[in-house]
Amino acid sequence: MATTTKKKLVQWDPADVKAQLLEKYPPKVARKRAKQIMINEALENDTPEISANIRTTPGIITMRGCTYAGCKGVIMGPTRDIVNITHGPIGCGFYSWLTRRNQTDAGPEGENYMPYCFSTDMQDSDIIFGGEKKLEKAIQEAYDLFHPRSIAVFATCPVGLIGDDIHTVTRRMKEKFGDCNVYAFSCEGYKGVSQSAGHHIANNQVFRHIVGENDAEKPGEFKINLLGEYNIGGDGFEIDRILKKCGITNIATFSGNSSYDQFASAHKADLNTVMCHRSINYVADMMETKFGIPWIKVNFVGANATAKSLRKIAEYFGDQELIARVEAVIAEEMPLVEEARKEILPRTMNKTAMIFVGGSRAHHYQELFTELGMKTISAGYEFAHRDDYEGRQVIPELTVDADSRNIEELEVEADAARYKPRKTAKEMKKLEEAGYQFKDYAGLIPDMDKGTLVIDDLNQYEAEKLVELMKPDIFCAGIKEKFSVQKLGVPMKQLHSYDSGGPYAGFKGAINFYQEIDRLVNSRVWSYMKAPWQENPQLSATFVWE
Ligand code: CFM
Repeated sequence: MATTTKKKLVQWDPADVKAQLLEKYPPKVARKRAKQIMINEALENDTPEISANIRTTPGIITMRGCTYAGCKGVIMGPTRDIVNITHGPIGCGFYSWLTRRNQTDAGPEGENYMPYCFSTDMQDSDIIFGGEKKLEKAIQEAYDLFHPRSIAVFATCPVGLIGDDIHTVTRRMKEKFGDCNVYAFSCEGYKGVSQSAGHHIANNQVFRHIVGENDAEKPGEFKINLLGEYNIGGDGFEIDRILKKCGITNIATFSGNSSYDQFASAHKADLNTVMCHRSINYVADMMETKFGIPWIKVNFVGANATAKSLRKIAEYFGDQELIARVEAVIAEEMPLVEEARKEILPRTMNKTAMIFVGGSRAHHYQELFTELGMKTISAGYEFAHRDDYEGRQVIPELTVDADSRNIEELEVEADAARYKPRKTAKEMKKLEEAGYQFKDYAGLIPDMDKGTLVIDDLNQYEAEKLVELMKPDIFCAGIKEKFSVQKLGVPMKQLHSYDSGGPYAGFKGAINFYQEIDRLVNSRVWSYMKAPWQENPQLSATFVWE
């Protein structure tokens, strides 16, 4: 294949692109969207404000999911030995069943309920007369059949509307069983503006009902938890491989490839490392307050980011042998990564990417594109909050509105018996003075170039318009965007499910990603294709307000 290092001749002015994205909207919608479409000015220490975590205007085809999806699917979905019962009509259970590529390894002995779909299958009569009895029966049936360590119940929209008291039912069943932890999540789909609310509801309950349940000592040295890693396409397996090679003990991953006991023992770790800041940063804060475990932001997406994160963990423990071992692992893993990268680089150099995913990957994946010499010209999240864009310093100024007020904030205090600062104030200060940053995340915006477009809650219409105007070499998003973008002649990579690829985290993951992107951006197959309406436009229309 010929190398294509020459720059593409697509010229665009960000202000112009923004104006064109807004052009079609009625004035009120345009005003609201304008605050969510930001031309990045990459100002030092003074990131421009973006509007985020607000309701999508009805009528707009958003990329977002619901609160139930964020709770049941995202946070609780990857844990293999908890029986997850959806209390609701069968569709909610069925369509959230094995749709995310979170992998798990139960081993030969371990329990794995992930291939099962449990639902109360609510009918008309349950909606009219109440579904609590049916729920109780379902919990009993699951217990009798499987004798699981734990059963979780998830509320769907109708449960909130008819007022079933799922928490009382689960409390009663927990007492009745004695050897099975049963709890519920009020994660009705409408609870928040996106799945982000569901993450919070899920994590609150995990913290309240599971973390700290097992006080038994865990073997191993340099104990950490990995928060916000969901083992999509085996990412967590690769990260665990690397941690193990370095001699770092991962007590619990929240929640990729996880088990109930990992959560129950998480308070035994000495450091919390946070991958996906959006879905879990509050758990790190709560664990620090209750148990005295400090937290740091890490990123294992990108080879350099992986090396940096490993060094950061080693520096925290400050053990010379660990530091040497981490360096040895990096020295051993990097040559293969570099070999792959150097071979591919001439073919990917100067190409452009767009990334619109979730609440953290639109940032993390820019690392991998940078390693390929590619520039991310536009990116954004579906449901992140302002701190994920602008950095944690904006948290105090975030406004509580009718939607965020719905989401419980747990009041956490230091545990009387188990609170134990992992380092003395002096040790912490020494690390900080040497430039070490605890509980810090600078967000996506400072890492993006001046003049790039940062867009929150991108929708179907804007996605197509953006591709048409800026002509990226690759577009990254999810299944809902995949085919419409490919029909525009642009390669599309799913960064939720990885299509069927992955892992992309860690060192081996970086090599996988380089190869995949090389294949995609240098394949001309999509540009040969014309959609039927491009060859033969048949219908056109205007909106009434035009
Ligand atoms: Fe965190 Fe995720 Fe993401 Fe997320 Fe997700 Fe996901 Fe995602 Mo899809 S927890 S915010 S709710 S990193 S499922 S593993 S890929 S949108 S960017």
